[in-house]
Amino acid sequence: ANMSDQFAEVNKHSSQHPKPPGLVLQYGTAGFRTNAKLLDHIMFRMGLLAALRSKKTQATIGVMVTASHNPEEDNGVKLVDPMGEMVTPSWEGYATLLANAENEDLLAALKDVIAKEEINMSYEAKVFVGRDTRSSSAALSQAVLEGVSSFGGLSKDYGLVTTPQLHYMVCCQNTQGKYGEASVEGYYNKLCQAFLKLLKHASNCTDDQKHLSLDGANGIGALKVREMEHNVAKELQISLHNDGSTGKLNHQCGADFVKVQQKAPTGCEIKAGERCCSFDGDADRIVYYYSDSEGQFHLLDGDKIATLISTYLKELLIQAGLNLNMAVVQTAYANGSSTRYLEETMKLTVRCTKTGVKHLHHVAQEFDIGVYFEANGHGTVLFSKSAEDKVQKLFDNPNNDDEMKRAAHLLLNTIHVVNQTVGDALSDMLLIEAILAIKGMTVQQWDAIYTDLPNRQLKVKVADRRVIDTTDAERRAVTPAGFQDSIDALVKKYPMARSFVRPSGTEDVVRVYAEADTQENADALAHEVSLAVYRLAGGVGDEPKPL
Ligand code: G16
Repeated sequence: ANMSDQFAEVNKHSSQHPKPPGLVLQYGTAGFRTNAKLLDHIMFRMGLLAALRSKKTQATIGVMVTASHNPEEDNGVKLVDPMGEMVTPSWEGYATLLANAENEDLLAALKDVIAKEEINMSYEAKVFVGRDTRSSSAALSQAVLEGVSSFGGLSKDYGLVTTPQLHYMVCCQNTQGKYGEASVEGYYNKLCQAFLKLLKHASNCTDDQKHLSLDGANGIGALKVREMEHNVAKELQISLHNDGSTGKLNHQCGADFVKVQQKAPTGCEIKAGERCCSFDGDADRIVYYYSDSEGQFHLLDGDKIATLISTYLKELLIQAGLNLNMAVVQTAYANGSSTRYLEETMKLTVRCTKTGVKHLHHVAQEFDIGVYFEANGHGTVLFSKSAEDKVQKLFDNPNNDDEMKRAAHLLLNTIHVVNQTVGDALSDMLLIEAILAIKGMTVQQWDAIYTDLPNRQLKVKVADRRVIDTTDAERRAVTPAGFQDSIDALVKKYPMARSFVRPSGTEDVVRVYAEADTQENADALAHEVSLAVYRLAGGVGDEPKPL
């Protein structure tokens, strides 16, 4: 269709997806996210934007309908760029622009993007669409599809998939299958085969070692575990809880709940010492935990996962005789003990970025091997092209001794088990399970690598969270004036303390993080900083109470 026909179509359909006048939404940490009732026009418009991005890049683009860790009544949308990564920041600006254009200004806003990006409108857009299990997701993903087709684009609806599965499909499609086959089956085959090959290096696994208790957050991850588990059942026996059959999505369960509350999810009977993990609502995050014989809860979060993976990789690189530079990328939420351990004991490069996997991903790409994890369990490992080539070359070399052969085989299959496009709970789980089995390591031994500093995360409601602006990878607040000085003064009161405050990009709250020498002190500091937020940044509702 020519350009004026395309615009006529857009006009016709956009009237069926009207924007509530005056509503303003921002593209946040991971796309738009708010109550599902407010999102129909956003979805339609993100379908339009994805079509434009596809025309611009002449590649397939992904759109995932999900609000991940948010409550069931919310929804959201994430855009996926050609290599499977989050959409590039300059286009987030266009997303916000389109989202907030009043109905009569939409065409002009679209034309603006087309002109600025010099988009060739005759290219036929291709968009992959996926959705999570929320009750609102089916209708909202229809709105995305309508947006794509209004611009004459082709779309493929993958239906119910995890967010990282959709990222994977986009990458497979745009690498002409080099990264894998762009189907859910292809995804399971690639990951599970690599997992089983890794497990060949694990000797004498006990039944305990093979058993994992999994909390599916009553979301899409649970469905996908069910689909996948038969492929690996010989080596991994999963007891699935919170599979969505009765409980509510993310309610008192899931990775975010477990991480923030530092307690086991409801809906799981946990035996002492048993290895457990939780996915979040779209299965891009995972955290592990166990409860000891005294009933004490132990969390193994993204920092512990990054430590386990980077330790394992470093050992393999030494055995393989490969000189590759490796770094771990974290955010301000990383426990101070983890950073110290990685830098001082492991002698690894550690970098800190703003919250949001897009930021971590970008920094991880600067290294041969970039292990990135947010403390909340969102992360993966990136291998540069040259790192992959070196591993492959070593693997193909017939003159290796046995230790090198083993290391090369492990490295190669580690690369294959990892979803390098984005954090992926299923893939991370397989990698972690493989590492523990290969090392013959229990969850308790893993936990003992270093001891977390006691910490606390709180949320504070304010009238407008944008009054808080941060710098230095969100570790310091620059506004409101004098606010950081108050935090500094509070932090000084406690030994080994650290605290920071930042506006959430996925929920309408300000997040507070504090750590200190004891749990009492971490709790007290978090409370005092919350009060400072409430008083200096326009708190609403009741004043925060002590824990
Ligand atoms: C998203 C992002 C994560 C981020 C989290 C919380 O996760 O992908 O990188 O850590 O939101 O962000 P914020 O603190 O800004 O609310 P998910 O799993 O909810 O998509």
